[in-house]
Amino acid sequence: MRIKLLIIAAVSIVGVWAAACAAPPLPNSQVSGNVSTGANPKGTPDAAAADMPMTESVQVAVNRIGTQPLQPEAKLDQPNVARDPAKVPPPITRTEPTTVEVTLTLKEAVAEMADGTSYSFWTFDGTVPGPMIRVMEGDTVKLTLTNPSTNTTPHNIDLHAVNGPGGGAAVTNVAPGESKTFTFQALNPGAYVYHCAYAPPFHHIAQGMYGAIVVEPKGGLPQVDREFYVMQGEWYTTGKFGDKGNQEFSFDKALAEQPEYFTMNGRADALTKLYPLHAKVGETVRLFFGNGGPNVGSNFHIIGEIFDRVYTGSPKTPVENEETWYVPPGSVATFEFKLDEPGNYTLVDHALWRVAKGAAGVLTVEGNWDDSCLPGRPPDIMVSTAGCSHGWAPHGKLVTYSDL
Ligand SMILES: [Cu+2]
Repeated sequence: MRIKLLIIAAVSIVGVWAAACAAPPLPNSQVSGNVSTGANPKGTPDAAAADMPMTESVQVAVNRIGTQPLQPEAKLDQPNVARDPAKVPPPITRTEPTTVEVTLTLKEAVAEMADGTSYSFWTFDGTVPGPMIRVMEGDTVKLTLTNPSTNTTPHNIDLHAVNGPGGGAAVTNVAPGESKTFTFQALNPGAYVYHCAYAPPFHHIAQGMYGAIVVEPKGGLPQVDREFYVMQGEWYTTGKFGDKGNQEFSFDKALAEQPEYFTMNGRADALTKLYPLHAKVGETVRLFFGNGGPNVGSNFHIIGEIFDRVYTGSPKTPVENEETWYVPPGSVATFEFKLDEPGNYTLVDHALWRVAKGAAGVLTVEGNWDDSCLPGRPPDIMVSTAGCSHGWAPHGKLVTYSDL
């Protein structure tokens, strides 16, 4: 597997696309309404089968790309790469710029993507997303990137908070065993993605190489009670969602933009079972939500909660009272809201079928119920993507027809 990934990483961008163009047509381009094996056209049972109408389940199965026999689960380097969303650097409280030193270590690790499903991740510091970097407008950032000799492929870092060609990638190419330092000035307040851009960058990002850098305005962002850090990404595995065993990266599915898994923080159920978010009634929350992609944007929504403020760019230009906000691949948006009622609030990509593929989390809020906000406490429903069982919490304030 590692040898194969090394070979893949050495292929240039042009080479990848050339190879893709030379490949045979994808299965779904061959499918119409009937089963067609194309193997025996002379009146044998196979030919008879070719004329049989397809059931919906067969059609779906044929349309899946690149399924292959399953491999046993690989030996794990670490249990998972999930990041605790509550692990956020402290807010900026100073008003004068300074020099901030950041050290990131690249880690390639076999870990579980879901229960019984292993994958060879490439990460910053062993988690997906990588650590959140937090600096202030005007700061000088001295960033050191280390690629341990135990890794298999070169990497680098492109920070979207950097003004200049490549965003740092051109000066941070590090082969296994190398370490490089570069310096930049953080000029524009906002929240930005960083990612590996080593060729082919879309493969390195698809392996889990992304994170967020927050550049606060001078004096810092307004104080809130709690902050969280979540990033969505999608995964292209050779097997289907839920298949047990070791899964390898599927170039075919990545080119076709047909992911098998979506995750919030690097593992199916990372934010529903391992690290659910916790807060209390009356608290103000700031959630940095990014999307590593590499291909699919997130329609971010929290079921039962209205975002008081959302800003994708400058904190000075928020949008107020939003319910769903599109976060494209390669972007981070900041969501601020006050919690009015206790219970379980489900974080979703509101392209909701993705919830069944892992795009979910839970915010559990403790406190007293307020009947003036929402009369009659509904049952709490939590989402689990393991095994595709899921339920739905009510949306916003309940009304009756007589209220309308
Ligand atoms: Cu990389």
